[in-house]
Amino acid sequence: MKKKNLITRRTAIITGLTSLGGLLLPGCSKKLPPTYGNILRMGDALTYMAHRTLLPGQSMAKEYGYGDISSFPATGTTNPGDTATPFYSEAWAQFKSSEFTNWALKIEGRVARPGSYSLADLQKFPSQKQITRHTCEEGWSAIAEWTGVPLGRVLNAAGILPSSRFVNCYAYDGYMESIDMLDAFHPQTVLAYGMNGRNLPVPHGAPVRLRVERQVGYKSVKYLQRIVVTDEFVDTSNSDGWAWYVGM
Ligand SMILES: Nc1nc2c(c(=O)[nH]1)N[C@H]1C(S)=C(S)[C@@H](COP(=O)(O)O)O[C@H]1N2
Ligand SMILES: [Mo]
Repeated sequence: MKKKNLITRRTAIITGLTSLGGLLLPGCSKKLPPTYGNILRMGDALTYMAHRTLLPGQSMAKEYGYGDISSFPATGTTNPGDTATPFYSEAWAQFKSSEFTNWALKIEGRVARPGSYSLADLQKFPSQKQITRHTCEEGWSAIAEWTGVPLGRVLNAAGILPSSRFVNCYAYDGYMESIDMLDAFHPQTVLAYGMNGRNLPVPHGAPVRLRVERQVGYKSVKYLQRIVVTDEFVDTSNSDGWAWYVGM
């Protein structure tokens, strides 16, 4: 009896969500919304979209205390300015030599206001700190404090269009990963420019890396160059058959 009530309630919720989706989807799939091109009205679609992604299932990754901060290995690319590696980036090396003052993160694709965000621009957003555990697919984990701006805030500033489904993140070392809107707008998904109270060190992705706390380590792209919002899935499993979705 209880169980049946539960199922009925859940079915009702699902039906409700489905019909809400039915209202929204015709405007979201192929067609652009009627407000397309009117920048002042992009907020409408955006709010719908943000709410749809924020409401279901946004559970938080565990946060730790200062005493839990551990040593933290650097893996994968650890210096895109090293000419001896296949991942050398002259552009990144130049930004590094000016202490990243002329570095800027491009945000483009399905956004109303494509643009570039310098480190100073990103630091103007209200900042957020979180002490979390990084888990690498190779079997180690480590805890650090990250400082940054929630990716969702920056995407809101750029005005994502309602047909957006994925956020593709490209790095200076040629690395690329994509996440869906649920992870992009997760409150702990941040563009991190600080680690353990200092500027993000080079081995850990300077000047700005992604932190996707609900996914395994390789989703947290270092050395960010460009973010492209898309409505098409590009399979970005970084190498060797690792899964695209690795929620934890
Ligand atoms: N650009 C870039 N991002 C990357 C990688 C990389 O090689 N290049 N490696 C990934 C992997 S597998 C892990 S475990 C973490 C490592 O981050 P860390 O070096 O700060 O420990 O970064 C991820 N992001
Ligand atoms: Mo990793």
